[in-house]
Amino acid sequence: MLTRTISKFNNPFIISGNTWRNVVGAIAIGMLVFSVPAISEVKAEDQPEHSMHDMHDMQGMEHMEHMDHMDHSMHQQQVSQRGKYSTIGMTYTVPDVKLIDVNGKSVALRDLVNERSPVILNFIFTTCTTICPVMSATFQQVQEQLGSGRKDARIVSISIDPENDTPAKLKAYSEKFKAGPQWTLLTGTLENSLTVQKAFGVFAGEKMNHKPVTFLKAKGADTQWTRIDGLAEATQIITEYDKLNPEQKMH
Ligand SMILES: [Cu+2]
Repeated sequence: MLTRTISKFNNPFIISGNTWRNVVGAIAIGMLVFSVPAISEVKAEDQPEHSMHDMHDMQGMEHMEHMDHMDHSMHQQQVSQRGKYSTIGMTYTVPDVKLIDVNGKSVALRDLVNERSPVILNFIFTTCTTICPVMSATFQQVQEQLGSGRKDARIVSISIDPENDTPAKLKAYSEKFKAGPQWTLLTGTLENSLTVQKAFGVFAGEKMNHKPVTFLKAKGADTQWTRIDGLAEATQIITEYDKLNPEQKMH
């Protein structure tokens, strides 16, 4: 079984900087819960653009959704699924709410996430010790990989635990992940956070049940989004971003 696992990861097509992490993770979970060979199927190139949700790839995640309580070990397994993701085109209307940035300034979400900007958005909370640190480290890498050709991209992270995530705590968190001018972290009232979570279909009832999801919007688009389910790596997010914003890549 070990040999088989490693041979899969030796495929140059799927090799990445996280190969060892993936290998260790795959060994750790013993391929019992998730199907490691499915990893090759979720490479962006293999998917029709704006494909229908590929349920096959998401077996593990779907399984989790039916559990009332996702314990720590399950969450850890989710983290070991880095690089495995699926995409789906969705229609979301950004709610007309005001959130608060790390400096305590009020931000109208619709002004930040508007038609003029390509957007990369997720939901996090600062005290999460499982998937959020992974997602935020990924966003840090995305931020670095945007480069000069994708200068108008906006990265947005919205707290799903606004009662605890004060602007000061969110600021410390943003500094930890070296958030630059392109990356806005937002908190606010619980009501407004819930409104946004529900608008993007990620409200999980309880913060510990949250899933790793990233949302992408093209420049010029309003309600049309690409939803990425799973712990996509930075290069994969950039690949999906470039599909939505092909002109930028050329510049
Ligand atoms: Cu989290």
